[in-house]
Amino acid sequence: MLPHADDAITRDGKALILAYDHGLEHGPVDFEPNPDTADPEAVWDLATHDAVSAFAVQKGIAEAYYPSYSDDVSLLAKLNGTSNMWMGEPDSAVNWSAEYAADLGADAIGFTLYGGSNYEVEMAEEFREAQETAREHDMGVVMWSYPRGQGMKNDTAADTIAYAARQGLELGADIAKVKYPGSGEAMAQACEMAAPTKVVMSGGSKTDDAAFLSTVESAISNGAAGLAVGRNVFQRENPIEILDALEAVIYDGKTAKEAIELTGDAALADD
Ligand code: FBP
Repeated sequence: MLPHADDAITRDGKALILAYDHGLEHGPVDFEPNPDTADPEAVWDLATHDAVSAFAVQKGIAEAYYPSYSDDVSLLAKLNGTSNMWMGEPDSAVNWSAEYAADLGADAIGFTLYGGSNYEVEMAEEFREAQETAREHDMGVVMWSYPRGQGMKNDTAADTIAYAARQGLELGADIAKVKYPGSGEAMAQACEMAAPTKVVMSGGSKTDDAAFLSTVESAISNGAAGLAVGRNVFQRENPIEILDALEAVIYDGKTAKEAIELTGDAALADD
């Protein structure tokens, strides 16, 4: 990783990456809890929130909307991605090149690596090409480092997540996005293994405010630089309110409880 390569997608060294590639990865089912979010414009509007340091989307959503949002949103071009309509060993199609993303004005590229998959070698070679092109264009590099595949029994075990985070450093990512490994101690180990590559926690499926913010607080207080999140924001009835709370926890060092109080959710603050 290079110093300052991720400046355009971080704020004071911290990151809140809003991910919106779910229409491809999971399909329209992810929009059902909040049907307005099937309209990309609704989520581009969320990405203009001050808390959001980068917006991760696939090519079609970037081509159609980024020209209208380029003044207000940092674009993280998620280069690979695939639907879940097929079965098999984890793999992901490269849908646009880093060169094409640079031409569109992207600030950074994002790339999934399924460590442990039978396709890990091919995916790492595809990542190499994208990473080196990103460097030529001064774009940051974010790796979705997701161990997964036939031989992977527990993809959130502490050692597995530490290894995934380390792959980010070894292969030249500025930021490695990993799943929460279940404890603050395990997150600290992952961050230590990745440094100086930053680690962000993956949001995961939607949970309640208190549980979600407590996990984010644990990740941040154990060395994570932030969060890359989709469903836990856009599936909520009030996405702005959770973005306000995340801003308090990630950038201002507030606890989950303080953030909930600040954002006015008194009922949850009493939990
Ligand atoms: P979530 O916060 O909704 O989990 O989004 C983060 C993300 O990495 C997305 O970029 C991607 O679409 C999704 O998770 C993939 O999740 P999974 O591979 O676990 O189904």
